[in-house]
Amino acid sequence: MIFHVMTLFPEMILQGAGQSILKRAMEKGLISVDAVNIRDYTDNKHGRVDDYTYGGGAGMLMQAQPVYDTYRAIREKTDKDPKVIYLSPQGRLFSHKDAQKFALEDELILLCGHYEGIDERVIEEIVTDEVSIGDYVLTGGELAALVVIDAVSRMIPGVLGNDDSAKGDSFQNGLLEYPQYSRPEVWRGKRVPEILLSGDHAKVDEWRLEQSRLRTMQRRPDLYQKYLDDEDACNRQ
Ligand code: 4H4
Repeated sequence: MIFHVMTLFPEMILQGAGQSILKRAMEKGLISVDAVNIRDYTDNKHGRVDDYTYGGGAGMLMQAQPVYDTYRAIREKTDKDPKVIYLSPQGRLFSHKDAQKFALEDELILLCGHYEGIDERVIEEIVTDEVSIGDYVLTGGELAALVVIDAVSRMIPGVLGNDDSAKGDSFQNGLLEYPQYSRPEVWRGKRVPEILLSGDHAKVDEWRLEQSRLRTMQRRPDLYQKYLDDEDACNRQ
């Protein structure tokens, strides 16, 4: 997977993606991150990439030309036609399923907005997926891009070693993950649930599924209802 990131702050992307598991994945050649500075492509002699908005209003907008020319420069580096994911509060909420879907691509282009966002005309021209990481407004799309890079990378075979497998993750089966425990067996008077010490893997699996169901029901009733609906749909097939 090649992540091409269109950004005003390449270092933020490279430093954020250059740690821990993602750094190892890059060293193994499983992913690479190509951070491209939009400011390098402005035809404005002062290096400006933003301007006031037509119709007035507070805040500045990223102009179309630098964004479009950055996109063209990326396209000249690849023979693919990658999806262009614009990180914006107006996008659809990024989900585990999106991470799984995007992980099937060879390359992705991530567009990071700033200020009040980006001129609508270049969004119409190049963006294939507008995605939000949550209902709040960030100062820049770079943190959102790093969230997408991280969640997508975890879905790429080999990125997580067996010890960190994504198989038991929350959302993997439509439910939140069950509570987990490690040594010692007793910590500040709190014991690990006995079933987890039993060695009976079938019972452990049963307990874990029940805990996932309970936790999802209590914390995310919306997710739990979808889980029930999906189960009904499977049973009807
Ligand atoms: C983009 C701000 C678009 C406002 C931005 C708009 C998020 C988010 C984000 C910097 C940029 C902000 N990106 N999920 N939440 N005019 N990006 O806040 O569309 O409201 O992904 S606008």
